[in-house]
Amino acid sequence: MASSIRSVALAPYPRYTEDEMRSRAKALHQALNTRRTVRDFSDQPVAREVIASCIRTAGTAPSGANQQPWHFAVVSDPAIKRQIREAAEAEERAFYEQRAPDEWLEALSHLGTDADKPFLETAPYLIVVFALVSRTDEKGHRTKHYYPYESTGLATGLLISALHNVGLASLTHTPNPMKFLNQVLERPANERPFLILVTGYPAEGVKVPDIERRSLEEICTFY
Ligand code: IYR
Repeated sequence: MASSIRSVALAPYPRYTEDEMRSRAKALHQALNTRRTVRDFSDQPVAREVIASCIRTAGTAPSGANQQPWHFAVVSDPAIKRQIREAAEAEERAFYEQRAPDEWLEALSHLGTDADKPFLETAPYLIVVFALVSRTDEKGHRTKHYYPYESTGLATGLLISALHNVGLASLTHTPNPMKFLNQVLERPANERPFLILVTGYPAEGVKVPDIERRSLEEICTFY
C-alpha cells in the first residue's frame, strides 16, 4: 500500500457472537422486509431535521474515488411541487399514450400506474436525487466523476432504508425524461436527475399490490 496516503484508525467494528450476528441479520431483514413502495401519501408534515438526518445517512454510501457524486434537492414548497407535478404529468402522458412500447406497459400493468401523479403534491417532501457526472471547483477546474450513477444508486438505497427506519414511506418515481428537474430546481447541467423520492407518511388505509419477494435461492448463488 502506498505509504504516503493519510490514514486514520478504523472506528471499532464490534465482534458479535455468531448467535448475535444471526439475530441482528434477521432483525434487519424483518425490519426492511416490511418496506413497501406506496403511491398514496398523507399530507401530514414531517420534521425537516428528520429528513436531513436520513440524507446524512445517504451521504455515508461508498462512491467511486470517494467523489460522493450526489445532490439531494429537498422540495416542500407547494409551488415547486406543483411545477414538478405539472411537468412530470406532461411527460408521463406522452409516455403512457405514445412512447411506451406495449411490452413496457404490460410489465407495469400489475402496478396500476398511470399518468396522474397527485402524490407529487400531496406528500410533504419530494427528494429529487441528482447524480453529479463532474464537479467544478471555485477556480473553474473541472473533475470528472467515476461511477456517478452506481454511487448515487447506493446512496439512494441507504436513504430509502433510513426513511423506512423512521416510519416514513417512499416512492421511487422516474418521470421520463427528467431534464425538466434541472430547469425547475435551477440545478447545473453536470447534475443529472436520477430519480424523485416521494416521501411522507403513507395515506391511511393505503393498499399496495399483492406481490412477493423473490426467494433467496432465486436471487443468490453461493459458490
Ligand atoms: N415513469 C412511469 C412509468 C413507470 C415505470 C416503471 I419501470 C415503474 O416501476 C413504474 C412506473 C410512472 O411513474 O408512471
